[in-house]
Amino acid sequence: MESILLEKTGQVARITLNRPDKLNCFDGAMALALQEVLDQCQDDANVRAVYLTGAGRAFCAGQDLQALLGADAPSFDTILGDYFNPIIERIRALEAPVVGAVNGVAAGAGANLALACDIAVAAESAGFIQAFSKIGLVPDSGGTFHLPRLIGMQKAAALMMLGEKVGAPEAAAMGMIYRTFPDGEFADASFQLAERLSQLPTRALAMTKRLLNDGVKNDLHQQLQLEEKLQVEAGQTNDFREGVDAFLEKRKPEFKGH
Ligand code: T3D
Repeated sequence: MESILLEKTGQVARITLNRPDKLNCFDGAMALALQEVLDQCQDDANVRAVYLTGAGRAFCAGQDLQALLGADAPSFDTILGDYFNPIIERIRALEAPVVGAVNGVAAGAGANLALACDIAVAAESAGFIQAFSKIGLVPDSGGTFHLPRLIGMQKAAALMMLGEKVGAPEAAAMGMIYRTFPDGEFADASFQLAERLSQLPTRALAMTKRLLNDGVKNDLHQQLQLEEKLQVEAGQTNDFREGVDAFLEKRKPEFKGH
């Protein structure tokens, strides 16, 4: 069974973490496979949105703790440097927007994988656990970067130190994720979100992502300059022309992504 599935529906790439018996926790092969499909998404001009979800009852339980045992167990350097970090960096660099569709529990690096996505949504029964402190580790996979920015230092510190599970509705209320959907509607509603994104002006969304990425490190002057530069680029796209024409003609725009 392949641990990562990639299917294309229209212009949405659906990526499924597929080790359901182990709550989709990552071993090295699975991490490398996810890196590979993210590269395929980046290289495919027909992919205008990415949808990342888990098979079965979980989203992802982080690192496979069994794979840490034994003589040939990978080192922590390898697990982070070669497996998880390149995944997080690929998601942040991917031009197409990434929807993290958290169908069930997301723990450890699995929780932080969801937080690295552009828009994270969850089924109402899903939950998030910064499980690291429970096993004597520190948060990784970008969690210490994204979580305090999303919910503030105090709450991030408490969740990371205590390792308590946060239910998806509470996660949405505190700004950790965008929103929840009722369990029965989750699969369709979250995928429709990705489909909607795939029909929007893709280049403008990619530039928006770049602005959000760079905004955490730029000062105001640098950020205003970058907005100006990218607005000039956005203003040269066919999608900008189409958006204005559609507005003036009082019709729905048909964005082509360029
Ligand atoms: O270099 C490094 O290693 C650093 C990198 C760290 C990155 C990390 O992600 S560290 C954090 C690793 N993850 C965890 O600590 C979470 C471990 N899992 C859990 O705490 C629980 O499984 C959950 C809270 C996620 C779900 O609980 P529950 O009761 O719904 O399910 P369960 O019964 O615990 O799990 C079901 C099966 O999945 C079970 O296997 P079994 O008994 O049916 O054969 C369980 O062992 C397996 N499983 C779940 N998570 C992992 C796992 N097996 C290996 N590794 C896991 N992470």
